Amino acid sequence: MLLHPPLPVLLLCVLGMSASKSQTCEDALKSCSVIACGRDGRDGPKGEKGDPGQGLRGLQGPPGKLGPPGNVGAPGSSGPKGQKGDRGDSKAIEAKVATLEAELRNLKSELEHTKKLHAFSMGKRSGKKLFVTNHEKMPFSKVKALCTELRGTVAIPRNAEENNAIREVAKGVAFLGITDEVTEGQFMYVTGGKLTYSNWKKNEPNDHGSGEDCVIIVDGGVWNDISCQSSFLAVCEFPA
Ligand code: MAN
Ligand code: CA
Ligand code: CA
Repeated sequence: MLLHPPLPVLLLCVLGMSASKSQTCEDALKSCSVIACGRDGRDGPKGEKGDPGQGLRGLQGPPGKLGPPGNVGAPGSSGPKGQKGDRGDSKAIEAKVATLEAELRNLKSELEHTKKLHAFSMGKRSGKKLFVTNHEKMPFSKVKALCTELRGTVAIPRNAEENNAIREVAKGVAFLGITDEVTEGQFMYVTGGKLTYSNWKKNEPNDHGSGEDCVIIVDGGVWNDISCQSSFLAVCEFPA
């Protein structure tokens, strides 16, 4: 008796089994007497993972789900310094401004009244210049400085009326705002311009001695050229 079936028989059996996948072991046994059928065998151990297949790579899948939020970050650096805030109550400031405005209006009104009263007390006539003296004698440069400080100019008679007004105010010999300091013999107003009115004494101006470049109004209202360094009354004029 043969223990093993001949090789052609085994090949036929294997081929026949692979032709029908639904064939049970018992079915296979009927047609193939060389196969032994066991019962209740345990599964063998899991095999090792196979090598990656050699087929074509599949298409890239859709993006995954959104991940969980990250941790809270560290605090940022401090921002720039803000603008200075309002000071105090704006209503209180408005009330203070209103009070100050009312006081300013009152002061302006008082000043106008005081100016009018002062002009009246100085003998100011409407539409006429005001000539004023402190009855002090001084060199011409001091007279100019004093009148400028008082926001006026040295007295200048532009006509006979003003010449008389200066004489009456001065009640003595006074400097006039006229010199020939720039060009000898060419008398000019200190405010600019050549003379348009004059009242020279006979034989004046004579630029006597080492020279005379300033002008004084003497007795009777006539003029004489004199040294600017000599001292005479200061008379200033203020606009009409
Ligand atoms: C006389 C005249 C004047 C001159 C004075 C100077 O009075 O010559 O012209 O200005 O002297 O003191
Ligand atoms: Ca002169
Ligand atoms: Ca003279």
